[in-house]
Amino acid sequence: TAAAETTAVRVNQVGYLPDGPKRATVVTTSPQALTWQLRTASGAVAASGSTVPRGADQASGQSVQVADFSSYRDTGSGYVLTVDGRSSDPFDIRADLYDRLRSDAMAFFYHQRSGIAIESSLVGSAYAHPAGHLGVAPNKGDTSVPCQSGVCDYTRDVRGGWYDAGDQGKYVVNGGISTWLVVNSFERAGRAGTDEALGDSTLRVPERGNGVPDVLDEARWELDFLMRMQVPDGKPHAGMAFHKVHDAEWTGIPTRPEQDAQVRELHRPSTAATLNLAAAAAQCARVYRSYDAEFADRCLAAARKAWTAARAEPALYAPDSDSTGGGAYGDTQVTDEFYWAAAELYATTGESAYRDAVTSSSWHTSAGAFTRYGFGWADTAALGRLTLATVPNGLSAADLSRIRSSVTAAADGHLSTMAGQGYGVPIPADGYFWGSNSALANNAIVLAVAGELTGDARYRAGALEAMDYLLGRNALGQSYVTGYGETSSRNQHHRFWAHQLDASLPNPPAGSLAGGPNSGLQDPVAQERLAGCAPAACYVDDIGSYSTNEVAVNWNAPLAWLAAFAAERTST
Ligand code: 9MR
Repeated sequence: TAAAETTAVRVNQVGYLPDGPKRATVVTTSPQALTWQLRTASGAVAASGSTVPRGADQASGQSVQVADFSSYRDTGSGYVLTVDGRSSDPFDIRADLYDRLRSDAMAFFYHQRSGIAIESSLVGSAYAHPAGHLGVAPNKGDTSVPCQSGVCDYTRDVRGGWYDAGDQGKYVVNGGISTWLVVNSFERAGRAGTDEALGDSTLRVPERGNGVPDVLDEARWELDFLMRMQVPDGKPHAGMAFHKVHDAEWTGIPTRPEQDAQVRELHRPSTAATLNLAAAAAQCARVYRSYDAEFADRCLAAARKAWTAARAEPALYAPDSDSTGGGAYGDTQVTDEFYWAAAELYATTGESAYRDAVTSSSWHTSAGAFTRYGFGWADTAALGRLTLATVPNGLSAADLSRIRSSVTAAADGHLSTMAGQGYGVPIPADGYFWGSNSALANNAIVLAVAGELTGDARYRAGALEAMDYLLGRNALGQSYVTGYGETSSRNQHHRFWAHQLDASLPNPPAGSLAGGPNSGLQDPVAQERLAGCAPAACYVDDIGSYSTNEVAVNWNAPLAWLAAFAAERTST
């Protein structure tokens, strides 16, 4: 019978917003539609209906049906969705569903800070640790870092910033886009009139109470580091940014930040890193101006200098091969970084030289600025488009309307990708690469911005449905956000949050996003445990699976962005 064939009911394990979409996916071999029942905590049937058979879902390899209970708008906790005698995990329906995630996802960045003690009074004793990489033994430290051989003959103070991920490297390209997303979430909330929620004393950071929005305090920790990575005047490549700083050899797991005894090294400057610095610093100059004009000026000067330096050395590429002791972040296509940096500099200054750089870039009209696979550290043209579409600027009306249409066209594409799948994921079945959760979260950001530009509720719904995927409505019934949902990732690859290997260390803090399914199986644990997996099922919550289960600043940044967006109360 159909009852015996139904195997699972997948929901957002945290819950649903009263005014948001509410869909669940039922894994079943039944060819017929099934009856779903929404039950309250006391077991009463609050709503019921029929599922819609969707057949074989390519990404998950599962035969699925979809239950849609979006029209149910009452609130409560402990709901379950029941189909053929099988119940989902329990979930809530409430307007404040995302309030806690808004601060937890953003607090991730404080935990990742380098060069400052992580305070027990802010994060609790389990997560506190002394400052890492300040040159206190056994650290060699980031206060006086030499270059890799042949790169430079001096040392630099590149303390601070955020550790990239489960490793303790600091990479300018990835830091730049992550900073941009964090600051952009504040800039966007300002347009929505909800930036108070990201304001002063909203986060547990040391700077709370200083009169500056905490989100900007957090991003400044990284911005200061990014600017330290700029090659000083009078040296070869002056104005360029060193591509990265990290350990000479990969450290083991666990390695507490303050216990890392490896030599740290600066790696050769790159055009991509320089343009990431230019873009993030230009955005800084715009957004921080009303809080700290002196800092905004410093950001703008760094951005201008980086831009000029990148123009002078437009093809200094970071090689993929440079991956001993840290990630490569190699990129040999940087015209998109030029476009993004020019867009930020133009939106901030209005100057014609930057405008010309924007309008003469092939990315200004290319249909490829947005892709189904999402923007990311190597593909940044979309960030330029998002800025030009939303920040007032002097482009022609025709140009602006074309740019905005490109955002909504991309969003329409994401909606149609979602509609073609059993789990409503805004990436295609062949898009489950390393960090797939960030790719789909970045596409959800495009959906959210399209909603802002048009007022069309379908886009907001799409962005929220992407959150459903991250929080459990997926092939594995897995919430990829630590501490959120019945079955949530807790053994992400990290050198300090390594509880799986050392019981005296903590699991990742609540609000930490795993990279997610990666059909490339690029680590030994994934290769051993996941052979033959369907793309959306290529994930294992094991600390050794760095290619499916790491954390990273560029993954938590879109999560924090989306959580802030989802936490906003709409006026319905
Ligand atoms: O996110 C990066 C992914 O796009 C690459 O395919 C992968 C391999 O080069 O590296 C990822 O970034 C890692 C970086 O190299 C080192 N720190 C951890 C990052 C997340 O896994």
